[in-house]
Amino acid sequence: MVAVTLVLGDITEQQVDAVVNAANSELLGGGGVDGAIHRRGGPAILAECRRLRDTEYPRGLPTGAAVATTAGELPARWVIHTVGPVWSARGDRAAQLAPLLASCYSESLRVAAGLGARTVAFPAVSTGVYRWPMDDAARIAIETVREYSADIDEARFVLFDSAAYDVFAERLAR
Ligand code: AR6
Repeated sequence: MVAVTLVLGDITEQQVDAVVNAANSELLGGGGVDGAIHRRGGPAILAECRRLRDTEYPRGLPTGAAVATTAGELPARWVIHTVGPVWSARGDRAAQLAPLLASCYSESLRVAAGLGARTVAFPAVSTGVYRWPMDDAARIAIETVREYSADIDEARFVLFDSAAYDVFAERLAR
């Protein structure tokens, strides 16, 4: 069974097998976690992302999907890029999008397990630029990872501030 752990900190400093990136479909970098990962990981990550765009994903990585590259200079072996949905304030729309956010976690774990990764660090996907409310994002993230039964030892949520950490801790305790 996967152990779910929480850390307050920067995802680029995690010593794990795989670090998950909250990317966008273009796979060519951005702000937030994405910017930090490319900055700290160096140009090898972007080079692989460009190759993926030229080969498997000419139209971009779909929302809810996940794909791995090298982790470059990060203290991890792989970066797994996933694309979260953009929050919609319309309740019916948010309900349609929630499975795509869950898919970011399950697909990332599936890719990680396929690579032989045992420890995986996740950011709170979609809760920054994409505006998904932290409490609902934490519920989806924790439920999805808990339900995942493949060969992963640890799923570590890395929360960037104490408010996000507290929300995840409260959800995890339920
Ligand atoms: N370590 C851990 N968490 C972080 C870090 C970090 N270094 N930096 C930010 N966070 P975001 P999204 C938190 O915006 O909402 C990018 O431009 C942050 O506080 O990175 O999925 C991409 O290219 C927030 O709680 O991802 C896409 O265009 C969470 O990580 C778009 O943003 C996610 O925030 C994706 O938006």
